[in-house]
Amino acid sequence: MKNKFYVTTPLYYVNAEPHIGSIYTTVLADVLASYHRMKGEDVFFLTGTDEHGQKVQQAAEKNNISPQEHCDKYSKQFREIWKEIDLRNDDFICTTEKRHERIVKKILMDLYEKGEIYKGKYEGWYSIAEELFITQKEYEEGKYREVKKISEVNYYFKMSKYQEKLIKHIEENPDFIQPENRRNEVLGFLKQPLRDLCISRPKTRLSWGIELPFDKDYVTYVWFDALINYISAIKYSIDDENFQRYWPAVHLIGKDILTTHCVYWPTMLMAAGIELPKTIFAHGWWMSEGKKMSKSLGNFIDLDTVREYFENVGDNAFKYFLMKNGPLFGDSDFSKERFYRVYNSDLANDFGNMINRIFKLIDKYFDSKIPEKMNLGKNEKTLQNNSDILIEDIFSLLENFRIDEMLNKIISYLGSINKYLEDEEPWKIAKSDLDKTGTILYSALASLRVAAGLLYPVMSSKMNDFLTVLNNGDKAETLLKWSELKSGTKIGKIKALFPRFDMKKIS
Ligand code: ME8
Repeated sequence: MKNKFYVTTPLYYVNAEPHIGSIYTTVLADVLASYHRMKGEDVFFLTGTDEHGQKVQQAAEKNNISPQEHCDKYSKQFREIWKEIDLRNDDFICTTEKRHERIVKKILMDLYEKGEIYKGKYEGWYSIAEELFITQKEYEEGKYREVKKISEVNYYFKMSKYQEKLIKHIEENPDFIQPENRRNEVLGFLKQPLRDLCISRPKTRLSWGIELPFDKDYVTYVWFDALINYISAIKYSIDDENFQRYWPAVHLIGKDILTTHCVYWPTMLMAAGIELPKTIFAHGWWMSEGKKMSKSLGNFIDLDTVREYFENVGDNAFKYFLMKNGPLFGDSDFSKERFYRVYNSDLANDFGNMINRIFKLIDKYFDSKIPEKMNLGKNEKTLQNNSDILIEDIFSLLENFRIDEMLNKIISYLGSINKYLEDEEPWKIAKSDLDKTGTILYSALASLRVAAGLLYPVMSSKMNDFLTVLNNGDKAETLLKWSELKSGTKIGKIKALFPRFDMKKIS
C-alpha cells in the first residue's frame, strides 16, 4: 500500500481577506503536498474557511447582508487566490456546509450520550472580541479585548479529565507537536490544571452557529465546530474507507492557535475515541519591515500588496521567497528590499542566466538540439552523483519540514552547475572540440533539469515553462532523474524566466 500524506491548513476566518500569513501557511501545505506526491504517496490537501461566530454575525449585520452572504463573499476570495497562484488543494471546506454540520452534530450527540458533555453555570470574564471565557488571571494580565463579566448557563466538555493522557501522549510522541519549542510551550501550559471547555453559546446572544443537537436554545462554540472540519472533510463516520485512507493528518498552523489545536482538539478526539493527528506543526509569525504587521502602522501585507509583487516578478518568485525565508521555526521579517535582493541573486542570476547561457550555446553549436553525451569525465560524474544525493537530501529534509534548507540545497546545487560551466568553459572549447562541448552542455542541462524538477513544487508554472521547452516529455510532478534527459530533441524558445529586477524601482 502507498504511504499516505494528509495535510491541512487552518480554516481561515471570513472576517478578513487573505494576506501574507494565510498565504504562507497555505503555500507551505501545497509545497509539502507536492513533494509527497513526487515521492509517489497518496496525498490529500485540505483548506477552507471558518464561518460561524459572533464576528461574522456582526459584520453581516453591519453590511446589511445575511451572514451566509457575508461568508460566501469572503470565502470566494480565498478560493480565488489559491487558484490564481496554482495551489492544488484537493478540497475546500466551509464550516457552514451541510456535510460538515451533520458530523459536528453527530460528534456532539455521541459525546453527550457518553456523558462527556454536561450543563453548568458560568460566572466570570468573557472576551467578546476573542469569543473566549477567560480566567481572573488572564483578565488581570489585560491580554484580551472587550472583556465583560457574564453569568450564563452553558454546556461543558470534560476536557480536564484528559490532561494526564494528553501529557503522556505528547511526551511519548516527539513528532506529535513540532517544532520542539512549540511542544515545550504546550507542555508548559499543561502544568496548570486544565479546565473543562465551554462548548456552547446561548442563541439569545449568538444565533450564527451550529445548533446543539440536544438543546435547540444553544449553538456550538466556534472552535469546537471548526476543528471538526479536519475529519468531516474526509467523511468521518460516513465513509470509513475514505476516512481510514487519509487520517491521521498533519496539521499546519500558526503559533497563535497552538492551544486550540494541541489541547482542545486532541482531547476532543480522545473523548470521541478517534486516533490523534500525526503531527501538529506550528510555524512562527511573519513580521513586516521589522515590526508586527498592522493596518494602522501601514506595514500590513494584504492581498493588494502581494499582488504588486506578483505583477513585478510573478507569483512563483513570491512563493519561492516565502518558502525560503519563512517563519518555520521562529518569526521572519518580510522586507521589500530583501525580497527583491533574494529574487535577483537566486532566481535572476543563478537560475535565469544559466538557462540563457546554455540555450544560446546549444542553439549556436547544435542547431538547438540537445547534444549527445560522450564520455563522462570526473566532473560530469560528480554532477550526476550529486543530483542523486540532492534528491535523497531533499526527501529526508522533507520529513522534518525543512523547506528552507531544501531550497538552500537546490540553490547551492545550481551554484555548482554554474561553477562547472565556468571551469569547463564550453564557449571556448566549442571552437576546437564539439564532442566535449556537447558533453558539457548535456551535463549542465541534465543537472539543471533535475534542479527544475525539484523546484517544481514551489514554482510550478515557471518550472513547467522550462521543462516544456526541453521537449523531453517530462511530467513535472514526477521525480526527474539526471540520465533521463534525451539527446537529439530540439529545444523550444524560452522567454526570460526571471528577468532581473531593477532595485532602483524600490520606493
Ligand atoms: O485562527 N504570519 O483563523 P485566522 C504567519 N479560524 N501566519 C499567519 C499570520 C502571520 N503574521 N497571520 C495569520 C483562525 N497567519 C481560525 C482557525 S482552524 C480549525 C480555525 C496564519 O483567519 C496562520 O496560519 O485567524 C494562523 O494560524 C492563521 O493564519 C490564522 O487564521
